[in-house]
Amino acid sequence: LKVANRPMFSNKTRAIVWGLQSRAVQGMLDFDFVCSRKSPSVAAMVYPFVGDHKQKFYWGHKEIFIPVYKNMKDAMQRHTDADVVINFASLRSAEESTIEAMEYKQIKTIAIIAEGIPETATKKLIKLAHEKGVSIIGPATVGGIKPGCFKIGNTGGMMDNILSSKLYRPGSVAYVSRSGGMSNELNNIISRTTNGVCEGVAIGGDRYPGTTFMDHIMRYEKNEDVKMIVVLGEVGGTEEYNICSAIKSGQLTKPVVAWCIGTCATMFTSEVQFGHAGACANQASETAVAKNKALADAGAFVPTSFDELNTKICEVYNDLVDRGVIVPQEEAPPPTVPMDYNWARELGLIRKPASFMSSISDERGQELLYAGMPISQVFKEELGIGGVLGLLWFQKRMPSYACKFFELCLMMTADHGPAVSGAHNTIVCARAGKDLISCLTSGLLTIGDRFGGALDGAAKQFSEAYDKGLLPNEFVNEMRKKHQLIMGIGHRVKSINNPDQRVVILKEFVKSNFPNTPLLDYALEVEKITTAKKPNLILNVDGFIGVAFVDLLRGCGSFTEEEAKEYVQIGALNGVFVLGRSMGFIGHYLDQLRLKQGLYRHPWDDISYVLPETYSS
Ligand code: Q5B
Repeated sequence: LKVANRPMFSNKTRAIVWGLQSRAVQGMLDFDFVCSRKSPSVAAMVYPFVGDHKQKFYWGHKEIFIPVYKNMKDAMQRHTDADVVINFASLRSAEESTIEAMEYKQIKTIAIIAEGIPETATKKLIKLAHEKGVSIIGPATVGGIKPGCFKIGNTGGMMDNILSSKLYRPGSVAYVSRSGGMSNELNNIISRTTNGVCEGVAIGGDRYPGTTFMDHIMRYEKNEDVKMIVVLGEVGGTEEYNICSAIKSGQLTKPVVAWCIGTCATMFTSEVQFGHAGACANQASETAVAKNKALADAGAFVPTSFDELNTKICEVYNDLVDRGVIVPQEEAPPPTVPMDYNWARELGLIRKPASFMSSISDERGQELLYAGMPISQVFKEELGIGGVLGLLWFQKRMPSYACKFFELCLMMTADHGPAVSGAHNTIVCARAGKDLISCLTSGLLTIGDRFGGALDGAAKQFSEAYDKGLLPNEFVNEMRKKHQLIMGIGHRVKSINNPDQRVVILKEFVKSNFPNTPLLDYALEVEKITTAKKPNLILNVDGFIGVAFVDLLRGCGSFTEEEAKEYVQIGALNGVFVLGRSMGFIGHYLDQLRLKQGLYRHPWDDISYVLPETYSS
């Protein structure tokens, strides 16, 4: 027998977990807490890919730290009380890490979780474990559980399952199975039909498990707390015949309820491979039907079908109670383990007002959504930059002429030479050795009423005057009386005699595509008055985009009047200039670096120093 004649787990068992399996570790700690263990069952974690550090976990309501070591040696040396390794290494590294764990005499049990480990590697591990007196549970298993004492990794599932199967306190029934799913089924059945599970091990679904059914059954035979044994086997392998022999020889005296699943395999004309690697009958004796018959013949309690397993377990249990072998204890409520916030939310048990609200995009699902539209559709329908801007800024699928208008505006505002305020700032910043983002933002910070940031102001002033029914000249006079500049009017270099081609192109587009342009028409009337005073007081690029945008918002049918007003109030229109000109500023930054321009210092002769006169003493 590979398993020593000793209890494998107690309420003092401490484990070292190989792998950064935070969820599994938290599950173990929650189990410990609900079992009223005095100290956590996880002593440390080992993870060779990051340096030594600590990870935070909950112990009931409290937060605790569990150390993570890069080297297994350090974990072993610092936690000499740990005698179990739970190995979450992948199928590629499980062999190496298990061999390393076996080098430490303190380790008595190793659970190997990985599936798909080559059989030759498993055989090598089994041989080594046998030589070293180490018990291996697995591979290809969740592990095992000892209610009130210890659970391996994810065995037993989540806390609601552990509570409903009463795994927080020991019962009188021990079981063996192949896998986590089968164990969960048994946890459930046993908790409903008896006083509960005393211990359960899933030996793993591979053809060569590290420890066998019999290894654990014989431990159960020797454990006084175990009064009956349940075996849930499956098609494939001959493990169950060893149980038959043990019953017949009198080596195994405790009542055994057994069932091998996979009886339907005999109904197929060809051989059937079930989910587990070992779940395939290579000869008639390996079928579930043959093994169930052999178990029944040997004296095990074998139901007629899996559906009858609970009844059979119940019958055997009741008999033990009637004979006084089992004395059911009064139930004591377990301590409350706080529910994990995310889980409680998933179950709909709690609600909390969100700190943030967002309505433009959603990256949580399988596909990124822009205003509810999957990104694949954005591409399929060729919405372009203008369409994306419509979705992200206005949450609307805008008509194609509107999308085109957005794109034209971005193209027209993309740059206007190195001399304008923003480009100048960007250039000076680049020449001072700053990075792209600093240079870009230094340029963007110049955008305001005078330079590039007059779009919203123009939209507001012109639409208020127009809505009030002011005639263009009344508007101009009113603004003059108030000593206010009209936003969107005037340009440093462009004038009626040197028209801004950007505005010319935009005007042509807007006039031939927009359903109506009342505010633009109004602004053009204002321009006639201002340019009559001074030829540079034209409707500039900011002013043009501002008023045309209002016509679009009001006329395209996608917005209410309120919405149209709100977008101007909240500064959406200046966003067009900011976005467009960012292209130019980035260009200027790259240009300066490409041209290897050194630090800029403004020449003295271009500065008029107008300091107060020096005082003579
Ligand atoms: N006067 C743009 O001024 C500028 C008047 C006005 C009534 C007005 C000025 C202004 C409003 C803000 C605006 C966007 C500062 C401009 C842009 C992007 C750009 C830039 C580029 C690019 C130019 C001379 C006389 C004075 C003033 C009167 C001037 N503006 N009256 N309403 N709006 N506009 N900004 O040439 O009697 O002589 O005292 O603030 O729309 O930024 O390329 O450079 O793409 O990068 O310096 O196109 O118009 O004129 O201040 O010397 O004034 O005109 O009261 O009258 P100027 P000033 P008076 S587009």
